[in-house]
Order: sequence, then C-alpha cells, then structure tokens
Amino acid sequence: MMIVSYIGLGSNLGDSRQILTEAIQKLASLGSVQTSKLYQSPPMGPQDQPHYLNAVARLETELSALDLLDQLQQFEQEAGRVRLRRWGERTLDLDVLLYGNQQIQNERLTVPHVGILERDFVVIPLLDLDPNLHIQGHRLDNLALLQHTTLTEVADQCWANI
Ligand code: PH2
Ligand code: MG
Ligand code: MG
Repeated sequence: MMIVSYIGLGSNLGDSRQILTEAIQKLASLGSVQTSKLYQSPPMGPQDQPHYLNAVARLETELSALDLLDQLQQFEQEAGRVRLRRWGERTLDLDVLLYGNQQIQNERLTVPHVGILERDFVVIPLLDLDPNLHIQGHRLDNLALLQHTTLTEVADQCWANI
C-alpha cells in the first residue's frame, strides 16, 4: 500500500548542502519525492556547534515504516555519519517525521517524531510541502512558534535538482 511519509533532513558537518542533495537523490530511489525549501537553522541543543542546514522531503513509498527506517539509517552510514553527542553535530540526520497518519511506538521508532510540533526547522519545511497539514489535531499553520522563527531560507524547492 502506498503511504505518504515525511522525512526530516539535517546536517551541520562537512559539505552539508552536497550531503543533503545526495540524500534526496537516494530518497528518490524509494519512491516519488518532493522537497521543501532549504533552510539554515541555529542549533537546538549545545550552542557550540555550527548552524544546520535543514529540509523536509515528502516521500510516497510502498516500504513499511521499519524498512524505511533501515534505508534511512543506511543512507546516514553511506554519508559517513558522524554523531559526536546527543543533540550535537552530525554529518547527516534522516528522521521519519510522519508515516501516513499512523502512530508508531516501538524500541526503534516513534512516529510522529518526538518534538515535531516544537521545532521550526521541521514545521516550516512541512508547511512548504502541505500548507493544510494537521498533526495530532493541530493545524501546523496555527502554531505559535511560527511567529518567532529563527530559520533563514537558503534555496527554493528546486535545490536538490530532482
Ligand atoms: N538536530 C539535532 C539537534 N539540533 N538543531 C537544528 N537547528 N537542526 C537540527 O536538525 C538539529 C538541531 C539532532 O537531531
Ligand atoms: Mg533529528
Ligand atoms: Mg535522527
């Protein structure tokens, strides 16, 4: 069955723009992909780390949630993923934000992603892809965090050339 999943992308080590572009091209091997705009975002967590590049991808896929997670973790490894500390700098982070309207809770995966409604670097790119999106009964475009966003737009929705 075809499911619409939303994947959060983040990087703040290495050539982040190139790393995210390659990640989108790999996601496109899993199904039909659309990208949000590309944003620069100040770090959440330890402040002594570089700014992030963040984006969200909308993926239509036949993969189960856990098969999708396996693929994302493989793509993270292929990008030479380095993760130095919790909330800290990383080469590539690919998070399953949403998987259809399913709620998933097991030792490997929590969906919707924890904190999805509190992070502007997730909510704003989600709105690029679907301005009408609802999560857990909240209209995303009504969230208070949208009034004091810290994001800077780096590129329009064509940034990954897919
Ligand atoms: N990811 C983190 C920790 N902090 N900050 C920003 N701005 N963007 C991220 O993607 C991010 C973060 C851990 O996944
Ligand atoms: Mg993350
Ligand atoms: Mg992650």
